[in-house]
Amino acid sequence: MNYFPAEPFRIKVVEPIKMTTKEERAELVREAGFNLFSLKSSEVYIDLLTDSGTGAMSDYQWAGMMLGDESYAGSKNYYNLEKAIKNILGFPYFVPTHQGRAAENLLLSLLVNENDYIPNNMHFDTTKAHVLHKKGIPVDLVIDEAYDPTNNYPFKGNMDLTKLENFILDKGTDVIPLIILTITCNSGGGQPVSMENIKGVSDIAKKYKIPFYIDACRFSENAFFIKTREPGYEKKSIKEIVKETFSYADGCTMSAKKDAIVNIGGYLALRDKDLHQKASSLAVLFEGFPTYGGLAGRDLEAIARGLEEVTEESYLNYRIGQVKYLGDKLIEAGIPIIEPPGGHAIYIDASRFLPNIPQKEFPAQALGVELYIESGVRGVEIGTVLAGRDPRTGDHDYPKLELLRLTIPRRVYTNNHMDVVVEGLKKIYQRKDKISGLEITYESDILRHFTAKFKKI
Ligand code: PLI
Repeated sequence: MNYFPAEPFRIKVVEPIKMTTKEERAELVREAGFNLFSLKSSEVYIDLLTDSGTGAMSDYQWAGMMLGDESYAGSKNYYNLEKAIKNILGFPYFVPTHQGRAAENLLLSLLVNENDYIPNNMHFDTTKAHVLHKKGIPVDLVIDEAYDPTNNYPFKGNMDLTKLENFILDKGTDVIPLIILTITCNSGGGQPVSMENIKGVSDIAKKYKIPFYIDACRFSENAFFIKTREPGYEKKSIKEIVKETFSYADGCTMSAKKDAIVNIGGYLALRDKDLHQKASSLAVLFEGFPTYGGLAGRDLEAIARGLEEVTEESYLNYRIGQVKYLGDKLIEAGIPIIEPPGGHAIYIDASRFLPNIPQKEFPAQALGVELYIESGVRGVEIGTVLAGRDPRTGDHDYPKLELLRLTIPRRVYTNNHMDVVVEGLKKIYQRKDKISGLEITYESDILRHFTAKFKKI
């Protein structure tokens, strides 16, 4: 039995959650059109839909909320956050935004022109959508290991440096206004990026004079993997690793809803003064005055405090340990997952779990529905439903991997909750041959996964 660190906190406030019966859940999910997004949260026992904005703030963060300075301009919380971003990440400038995608909007609006290419290890949906919105072309250049669920390579989020350099040589630097690196790589299973790779991307970016930005949502989880997996970093502190990570970049977009453990917020951090000025002007249009950027002063304070807490090693030891706890138990039970376990979620490989359901009948969606009925656990499909349709052919845009993501909110659930998830999946695995696929009865043109309706085949 592996050792998993206990929580480095004690619980001061609790929120009751309700267990429904299997019969009730079968009815509720049928009424929801077999789409877990359409369930009320009160109908869910353990909610693993996302780790975004679902974390539990500390008493220190809540206390900071009481010190919110809600002045329209020059709030003291803005300056506290500025100090935290300078100290922890090392960026001199920042613009607060209401969440991560708003920071993407500012950055990409300023840098991307029609038909520009934007290389990333793997774009997250919102980044991809913002690139497309600016009429750019998103390109994923992650290493091939990322697409092999049983490959245990320690840094499966790495950018393929050869592919990147060849891509630049092929297209030319004029049509590549920036390179993005997403740490950890959410779309690839929450897999980390090594420091060697971050530096490698930065070196290529410098060589070709292309700006280099980090999608930093899960930067401290990435730093923990570097510390525990990359030779030469064992003795470095998380703060040192985080500083080094960002030292290679020109800036970062951040959803503070992840690795700042707040319920809302984000920012664009920058090294370039002129770009900061432009981003600040644009922020006035989309977000608000640059010292609050779509947030309340109290939110800025909670982010500043969260950035400190999230770089504590005892927290990360527990956090990554809990995700591994769930992953290891599933592997032990023979349940196919993306290996090794990622930083914020476990991704069940639905193609191997339900080999009898063809991709066109949405195996990952069917598995998500089944897990909800079995245990009241809500995961999220990262597969064909999410991928949508190919606009040229109208057919489903079949992704390489068909996954059910079980995303662990920060500091919210205990390992007993994780055991409920494991037991539920074990039961489903025993009767997997009896599970049928789904057929779409309604879908919207864009982002269909949120509102699609299904029926059982
Ligand atoms: O949800 P936002 O707008 O605060 O952040 C957007 C965003 C950007 N990059 C990455 C890597 C993300 O994972 C991300 C949001 N992720 C969500 C909502 C998730 O459920 O994974």
